[in-house]
Amino acid sequence: MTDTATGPADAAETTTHFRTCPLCEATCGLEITTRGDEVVRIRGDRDDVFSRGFICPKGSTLKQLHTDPDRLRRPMVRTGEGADATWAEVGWDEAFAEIERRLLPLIEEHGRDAVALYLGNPTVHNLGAGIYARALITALASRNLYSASTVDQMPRHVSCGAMYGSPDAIPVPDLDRTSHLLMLGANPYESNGSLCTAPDFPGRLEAIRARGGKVVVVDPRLTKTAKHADEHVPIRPGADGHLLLAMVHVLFAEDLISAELDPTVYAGIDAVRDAVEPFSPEAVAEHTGIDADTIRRLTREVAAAESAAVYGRIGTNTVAFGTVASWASDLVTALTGNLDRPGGMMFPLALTGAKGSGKGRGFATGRSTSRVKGHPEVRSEYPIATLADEIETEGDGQVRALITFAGNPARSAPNSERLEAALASLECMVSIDPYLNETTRHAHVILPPPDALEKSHYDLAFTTLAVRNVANYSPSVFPVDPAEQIPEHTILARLALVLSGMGATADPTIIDGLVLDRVLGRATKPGGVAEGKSTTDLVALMAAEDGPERVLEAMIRTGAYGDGFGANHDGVTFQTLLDHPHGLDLGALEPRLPEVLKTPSGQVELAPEGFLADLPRLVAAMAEVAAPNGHLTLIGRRHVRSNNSWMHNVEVLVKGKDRCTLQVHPDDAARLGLVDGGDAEVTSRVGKVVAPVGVTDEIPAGGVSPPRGGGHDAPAARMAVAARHAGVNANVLTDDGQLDPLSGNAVLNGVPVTITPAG
Ligand SMILES: Nc1nc2c(c(=O)[nH]1)N[C@H]1C(S)=C(S)[C@@H](COP(=O)(O)OP(=O)(O)OC[C@H]3O[C@@H](n4cnc5c(=O)[nH]c(N)nc54)[C@H](O)[C@@H]3O)O[C@H]1N2
Ligand SMILES: Nc1nc2c(c(=O)[nH]1)N[C@H]1C(S)=C(S)[C@@H](COP(=O)(O)OP(=O)(O)OC[C@H]3O[C@@H](n4cnc5c(=O)[nH]c(N)nc54)[C@H](O)[C@@H]3O)O[C@H]1N2
Ligand code: SF4
Ligand SMILES: [Mo]
Repeated sequence: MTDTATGPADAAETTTHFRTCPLCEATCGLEITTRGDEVVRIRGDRDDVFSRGFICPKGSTLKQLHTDPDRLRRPMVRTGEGADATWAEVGWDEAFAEIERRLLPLIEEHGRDAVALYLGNPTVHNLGAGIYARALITALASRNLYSASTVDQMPRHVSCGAMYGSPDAIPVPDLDRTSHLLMLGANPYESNGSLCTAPDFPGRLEAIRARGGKVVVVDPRLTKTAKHADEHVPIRPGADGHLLLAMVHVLFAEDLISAELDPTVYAGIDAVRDAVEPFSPEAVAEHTGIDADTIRRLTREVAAAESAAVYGRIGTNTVAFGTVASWASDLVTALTGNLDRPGGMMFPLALTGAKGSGKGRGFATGRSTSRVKGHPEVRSEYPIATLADEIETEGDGQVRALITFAGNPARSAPNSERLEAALASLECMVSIDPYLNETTRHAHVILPPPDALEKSHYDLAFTTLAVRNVANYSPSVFPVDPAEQIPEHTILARLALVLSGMGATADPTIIDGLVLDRVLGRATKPGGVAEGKSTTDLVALMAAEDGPERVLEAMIRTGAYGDGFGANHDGVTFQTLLDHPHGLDLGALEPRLPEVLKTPSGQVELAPEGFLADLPRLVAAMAEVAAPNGHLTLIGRRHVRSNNSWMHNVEVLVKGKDRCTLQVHPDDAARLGLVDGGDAEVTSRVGKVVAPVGVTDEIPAGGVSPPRGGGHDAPAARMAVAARHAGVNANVLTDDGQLDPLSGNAVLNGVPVTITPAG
């Protein structure tokens, strides 16, 4: 948004733009000052209705990302392999023709399943992709879909899918009103939060304590978040499911189940009582490393609090029992009466969302299984941990080609060395990515999108996970230079046209029309908000001219708060967003049960069959008290100045003290002969890394913590700064043979390793 209109000819004048930061889930408002085509300054937008000026060290680096000389501006085509690879810049028509030349014969000969698609994390921070990725998936029509969700939050989708009927009905902690927060496996002081969009998460936690509430952090490590909490409860990695089931056990044993639970809304209470029988505090104490009295006290505190939220994230999800843990955390919330009430866990209602009828078809997994290992499909995806199996294993349906969009699976997926070798063997790989990195160096064609400042923005995903109902649209700060680039949604549309056989030069606005018709078609059908009107009528009423904006406008105007294209005169339109450059505040979260449910019963399913059937696996795990014969276990960690594996080419973020250390406890260091600053070799079933040791008692004895996202020493990647701060990649050690079977999610924490001094 330009608030100081200045003549473009006057290069000395500055312009101020307001834009939501797309780098993480916190969605901070930025105030960006430009002069001509230069960024002068980026700081927090103090008037942003949600973030109020908060910003982390990454937010201002949109400037550095914009000017990064390593960022690709034109399509690249590779000839030669490995060390002999050479890259040539080509025009966009030529790039799409090359993709057509490589992919179509392969599809012709081996079928569509021979081409896999991987969508990485920035996909969900991207308006163009949020709206056009579906068109690519439809055009590809392959069963081989993969995403970063199975190294992240898939267990949460599965638990919510079963309990509430929709994998996207995810309750979030009502941070601003809660009086008690039990937080497991999350470190928002570094990560700024996830599956809980709350700019200045740390400030909101401090506010809980300031108003007399309590914050309890369950984490194997003494994290920055734990240090700022009222209480830190160290737990053995991987044991959250056991802890939470024991808490449910205590709720029944001590008669702490809320008297207000409406039996017409909640189904399966008795089945839960029976199921948690084996998980008494005494039974799980050794496995969790938390004594029975503490488990009882933690439970009583949640039950007694005026309001309480139980919130689990990465450390609760990326473990062997991730789905059960996610389910059990919502059980504690629900059974204490804290689901769907202010201060508890609540369901946001996004501007683009719609109210439901309180019933639906429900959620199922396993509608198909993966070819090699038989993993059930979850949300039409297979686990990324099994992509290497599908590429390496010959036979009908073998994956021979891959499209990656905004992903770096060569660093982010488990057993990454194996996966990377598999990528190198592909007959064709196409990557939509701004960098030539560890993954895209294996591509035959790289299609670089414009950078964040050259894109408009709207958080389709994170407005559904925010602790307030808010909405914020940002026009792009700079235009896309048509001599070099095309908009990202056009890249997706053109790729979709190639894959559907319409050709490399087909008009991408065909896809615009198809995407828009899907949304408008819902509105104009009988019972829709614009019943009786035609899609042409509605298009004539729209402010946005084309592209994702037009689809966004259609979603907003037909959504829960929308004007219904005239049906509701006070409703929100796209123009409303344009008129609110600092964001539109739609208010605090409101109770949504039972309307939000899509279960066939119309009830919250507290005891889904499949989850009960997984419990014997947890009982069996209680027998193994610690990692086998002297092994240590991996515990992941993030640093505020990093972002997964991809922002390490920004000098201001990576400079200074080496953060890429393997943290170990002093007792283990003494026992194993490891010294602070000395190198150590860590070995797991699948791989080995060497890195400097950091001795610290912030790590529990028996744990080893590598940082997230390193390993930038790959030959032929083109990220000069990252290569100088290469670090190690923890996913050389994580095991693609270990999954949470209910979600297909990888196990990234609690992986057994051995460690010895090196060199
Ligand atoms: N600075 C920065 N911010 C980021 C990212 C980043 O890479 N860097 N990545 C973004 C992404 S994609 C995501 S998904 C979010 C993730 O956001 P968070 O979920 O907050 O992720 P982490 O900071 O990794 O915190 C996970 C915590 O779980 C702990 N843990 C490990 N194993 C266990 C266990 O078994 N039980 C329990 N209770 N705890 C355990 C770890 O010690 C760690 O402190 O962060 C986002 N924000
Ligand atoms: N050991 C271990 N592994 C982990 C985790 C962990 O905690 N521990 N965390 C996991 C989590 S939570 C996640 S989300 C995954 C992430 O896994 P991925 O999404 O596969 O990896 P990222 O590092 O986020 O890589 C993002 C890629 O997108 C590109 N990119 C950036 N912006 C854009 C854009 O606007 N458009 C396009 N087209 N491309 C863009 C970057 O250049 C980079 O190549 O990693 C997981 N892996
Ligand atoms: S916390 Fe996240 S959204 Fe906010 S400035 Fe930092 S990276 Fe951007
Ligand atoms: Mo993530």
